[in-house]
Amino acid sequence: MFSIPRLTRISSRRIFLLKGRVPVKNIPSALQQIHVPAYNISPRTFSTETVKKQDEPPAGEATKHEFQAETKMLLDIVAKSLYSEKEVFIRELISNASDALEKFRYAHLSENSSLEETDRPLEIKIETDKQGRILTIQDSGIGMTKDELISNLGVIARSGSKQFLQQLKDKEGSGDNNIIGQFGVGFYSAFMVADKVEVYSRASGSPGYKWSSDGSGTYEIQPVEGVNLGTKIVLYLKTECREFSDEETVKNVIKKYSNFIGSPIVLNGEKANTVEPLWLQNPKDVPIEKHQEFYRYISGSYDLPRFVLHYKADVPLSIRALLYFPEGKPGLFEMSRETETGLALYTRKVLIKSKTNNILPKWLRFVKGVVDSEDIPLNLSRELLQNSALIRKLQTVLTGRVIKYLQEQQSKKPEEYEKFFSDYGIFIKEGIITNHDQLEKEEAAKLLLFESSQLADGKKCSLNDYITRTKEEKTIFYLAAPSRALAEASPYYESLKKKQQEVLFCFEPYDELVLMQLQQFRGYKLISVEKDMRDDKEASDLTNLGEDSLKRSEINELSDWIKGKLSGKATNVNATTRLENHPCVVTVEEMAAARHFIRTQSHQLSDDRRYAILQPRLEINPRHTIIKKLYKLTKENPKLAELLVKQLFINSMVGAGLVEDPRVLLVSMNDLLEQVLEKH
Ligand code: FE6
Repeated sequence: MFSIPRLTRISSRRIFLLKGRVPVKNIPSALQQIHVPAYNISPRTFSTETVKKQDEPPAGEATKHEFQAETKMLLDIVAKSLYSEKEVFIRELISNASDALEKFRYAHLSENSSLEETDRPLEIKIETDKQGRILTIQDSGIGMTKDELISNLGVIARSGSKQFLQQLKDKEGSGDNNIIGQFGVGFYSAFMVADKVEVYSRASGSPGYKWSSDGSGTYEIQPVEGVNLGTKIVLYLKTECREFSDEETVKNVIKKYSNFIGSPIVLNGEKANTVEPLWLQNPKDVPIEKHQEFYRYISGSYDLPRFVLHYKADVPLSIRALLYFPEGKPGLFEMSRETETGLALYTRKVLIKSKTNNILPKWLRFVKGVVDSEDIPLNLSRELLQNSALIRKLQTVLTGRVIKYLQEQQSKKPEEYEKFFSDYGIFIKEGIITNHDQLEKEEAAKLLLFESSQLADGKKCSLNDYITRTKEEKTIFYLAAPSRALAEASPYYESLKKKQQEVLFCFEPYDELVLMQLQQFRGYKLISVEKDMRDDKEASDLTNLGEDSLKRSEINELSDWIKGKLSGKATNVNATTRLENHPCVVTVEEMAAARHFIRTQSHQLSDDRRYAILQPRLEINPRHTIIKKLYKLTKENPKLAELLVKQLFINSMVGAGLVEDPRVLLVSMNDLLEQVLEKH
């Protein structure tokens, strides 16, 4: 048998299985990965040396290879039909180059590196040759060995190409064209614009190779001399794509897609991108436009940040963080708890992980941005990143700062904050429910907003505001209702209203569950008015009922009679002095949990079972005309009295919000009407 406490537990754990209550915007951008640049740590700026052009002499025989069938298929898709705009091949190749530089930096800083690698500029050099119709993209990154040249190409072909092709199919026409980047096959896009591609690459401690192909089915690999560390890609452009050997065109494309790439991009000897880590600059020196640009870049969207938290701390950890709160409402993607986009984690400008999921708690997954901490060792392994005291500390500090920041916004910009809360409040509620630390819960609870009986319709206040208005009792009352009008007319609220007791109104889906689960706030008990009524011992005291009421003995008699007629439905019947204009109400142990249970899990259950779980108690008003007449009727017309009491009970269940479908009223209602009309 279920008991109510168990029900409460089930409910609170399941709360966030329900999704989509928040308005949902289009989400193509959400599927795009967040890609945050790392910044060049090399003290040198960029070299003026030009890209070598095919003066790498052969150092051995060329060997011919065939593309695997799937590789070929994928190459054709990417080259012929995936992108509507050809210019994106530049973004893809730059992104590969940037990743290669990133990998190099990482290896360079975390291991002892050989002399050969030190002190060379880490950059991406791009050269255009309009006459020759050639575009060259060179990076001084980690480079590829012969094996890697072969296997990197085929990676997709071997691991899950079927899924990949299927995903491509599914995405067709969805406007999302960033899948390629995620799978690291951006290189294929070179064949959109080139009829021949040469790749010169050398990894540290390994000879250099030239790879070449026309993309039609075979490629050649040859050992060559004089290859720089890193990778150079030479594109022999198709005639119709000659625009990409024009400096101005290429420059614009770089600005458009790759402006924040973390290494210098040098186009024909001139720097073409911005390489300043925004988060390391003095917050005062960063104009909002820079934030907007950077935010768009990291979020892969055309959204704007509504709040910007540029945070700098040295104690207890060294932290530089740039955190953005989106202007746009959350999409389904953010709503999902499976989401894999978080903050990018850096240490001293070197990227450790672009999409972390544990630098902020899960409920803050809508926050985007960058965290840079000098205290994180570079060689932080994946396991350590998942589970280290350092990361936990970082999370605690950042979470505390984010909450404090939002509290500040609440007092400084109440209107903007209210808008934020209406868009993202659901995440805050999730944060409270999923946190097990009472103090942290209460910190987040300061961010909640509610309507209140003391405020005008539509105005909202915080729990702190409520407390400032409270006089004696250390209690915060709340009442869940579908609307203000229904809240105001609620039978449960009647007597508190008369006493002018302030009550917070919960209109949003999870409000009452959050307050129920929170239990306390700054030493104030959170009590729903329904629970208050159920537990009100004073109201059950029937010594001073007055003239206008059933007498005590009559009440006892009637209660017993009702109990009999409602057996299997109401567990108990109780007289209360807290009702005024209503004949009766139903109370259960935890109304919020019960309503959640009814909404989410009760559909398969029989009526009997449902009542057995809910254990409703009928509270009757001995001063109400209907109750007084009911008493008389039990003597004069017991049959009609029984129909009446059953109707009163089901009505009360509806009033309590414990009936999903109001049609259940009709059967008993018609029985009753029939009986009433019998003599006419
Ligand atoms: C993609 C060419 C095979 C590195 N640097 C750069 N590109 C890279 C890698 N790729 N993979 C690794 C790729 C090509 C061939 C794969 Br052939 F660009 N710039 Cl380390």
